[in-house]
Amino acid sequence: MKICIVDTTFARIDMARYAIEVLQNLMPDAVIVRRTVPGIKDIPVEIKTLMQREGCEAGMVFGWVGRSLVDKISYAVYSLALQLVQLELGRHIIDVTVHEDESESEEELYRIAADRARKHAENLYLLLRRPEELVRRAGTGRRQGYPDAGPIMG
Ligand code: RDL
Ligand code: RDL
Ligand code: RDL
Repeated sequence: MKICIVDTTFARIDMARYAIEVLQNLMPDAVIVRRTVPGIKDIPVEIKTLMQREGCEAGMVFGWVGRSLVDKISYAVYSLALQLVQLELGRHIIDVTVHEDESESEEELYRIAADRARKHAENLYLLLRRPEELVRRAGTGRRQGYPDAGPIMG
């Protein structure tokens, strides 16, 4: 099985590195193909053509969104395009995004980014190989980058 990964030089943390460690542990048989583009708006076409060319079963993308309104609008455009690529290919592309305004502290941003990348790598594994485990986790308030919110009991 092949998994395609695209990330950016805009990002301030090498998030893909953490995800690849987890993917290699959980799916030692998987072949990972990685490309890097300048920024998030360059990701959709790169992941689409890469997945088609390489025959990847799923994708994982890593984006970093700056603090300004222009950056937020860039993310909205990117996110919509990424949805369209997934619908066109009929394949999952896990979107790991960190918004720089999630924290004022660089240490905390690092922690959020590494945790989110690792947990979404596990999510990709579960989507591909153990969908029944995700059903078991339904409604449990899972979060990536933060502690789980947990379920609300009726
Ligand atoms: O195609 C070249 C650029 O337009 C593209 O790389 C953009 O994604 C770059 N970019 C912005 O222009 C912007 O205003 C990015 C952001 N904000 C951002 O927050 N994060 C990015 N790129 O990865
Ligand atoms: O592809 C992996 C994630 O990007 C994807 O699962 C998102 O739907 C996760 N997500 C967010 O990134 C977010 O900022 C969710 C929310 N907010 C949300 O409010 N509810 C969700 N997911 O179910
Ligand atoms: O309520 C606090 C956070 O859950 C909320 O701010 C989320 O929107 C944070 N978040 C992102 O901003 C994002 O781009 C999350 C994800 N991606 C994500 O993939 N998983 C999350 N939060 O749990």
